[in-house]
Amino acid sequence: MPRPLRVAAAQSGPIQRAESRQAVVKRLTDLLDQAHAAKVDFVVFTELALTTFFPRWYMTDQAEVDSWFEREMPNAATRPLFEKAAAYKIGFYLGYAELTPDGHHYNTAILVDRDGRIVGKYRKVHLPGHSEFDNERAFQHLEKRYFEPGNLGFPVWRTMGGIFGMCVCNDRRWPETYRVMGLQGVELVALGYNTPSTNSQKADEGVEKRLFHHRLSVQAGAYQNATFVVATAKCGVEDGHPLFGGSLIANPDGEIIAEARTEDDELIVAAIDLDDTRFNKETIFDFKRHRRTEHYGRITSQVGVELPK
Ligand code: CDT
Repeated sequence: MPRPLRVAAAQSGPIQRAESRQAVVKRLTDLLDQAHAAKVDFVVFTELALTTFFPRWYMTDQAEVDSWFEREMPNAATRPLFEKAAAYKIGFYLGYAELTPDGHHYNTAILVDRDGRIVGKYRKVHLPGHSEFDNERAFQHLEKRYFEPGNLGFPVWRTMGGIFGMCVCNDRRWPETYRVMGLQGVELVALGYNTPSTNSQKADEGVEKRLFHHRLSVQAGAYQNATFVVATAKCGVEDGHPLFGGSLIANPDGEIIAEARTEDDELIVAAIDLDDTRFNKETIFDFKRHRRTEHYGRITSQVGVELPK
C-alpha cells in the first residue's frame, strides 16, 4: 500500500542577533504559505529556528543566556506558527532552545502533527564545541556551555502515516544516531542544523569540503538505515559569521532528491512514498537477519579509542 507524503525542508536564511522572535516567526509562516501552495504535508524547520545561533557568543550573565531560551512551547511568539500549520494541515519539526520549569537547558526539537499537536520531543545528544572561551579558535562554539546533553535518547513516533524520528545538527555526523532510530523502524528522520562555513580550528578547510561531510553523513545515515532524511539549514551570514546552506532531502537509497540552492529562506519539496523504505529494510539492511551484535559490544561499552598494546 503506497503511503505518499509531500515533505519539505524550510531553510532559514540568517537571523541577526537583534531580530525579534515575532519577526522570525513571520518568516517561518511565510515559508508555511509556500508549503501550503505546494501541497506539502510535513515541513522541517531548522535547529534553534527562532534566534541567531547564539552559542557563538561568550556570555557570563545567566539572565542574558536565558533570554535565548523558550520557557514554554507554543508560546505567544510561536502560536501563529502552530495555528497556521494546523489550519493548513501541515505537520512540522521545529528546533529551539528549551528552558525547563526546573531550570534545565536543552537544544530541543519538537514534532508537531497535522492537527497542531506536539507528538514528540527530542533533546540534542551530541553537543559539539567547548564550554569556556577558547583563544585558539577563530570564533566560539559554546554549545557545551549553554546546553546539557539530551536526556530522552532517540525515540521515534507513529505519526502522519509513518514512523518519524528526530535529531539535531551535530547528531547527523554520528552513525549511532540513525542506527538507534533504524532499530525502531524509522522511516523519516527530521533534522535541523546551523553549521559554520569555516572550521574555527582549521583555516584551510573550505566550505565545499564541509558541505561534502554534511552530505556524506546524511546520505549514509539514510542509506544504511533505509530511511528518508529531511535536513534543514539555518544559513547565510549572521552578524558577520557565515553558516552554510545545503538543505537536502535524501531517500532510502541515500540519494539526494531535493537540495537548496541559496543561503536564504528557501523551501525545497519532495513527493515521497514512505513505503519506499521497505525494500532496503527487508533485504540488504534487514537488521534481524544480518546484524551481529555479539561483535558490537564496544559501541556501547566504550567511549574513547582504546589502542592495541
Ligand atoms: N550546531 C552544530 O551542532 N554545529 C556543528 C558544528 C561543529 S563545529 C564545532 C555541526 O556539526 O555542524
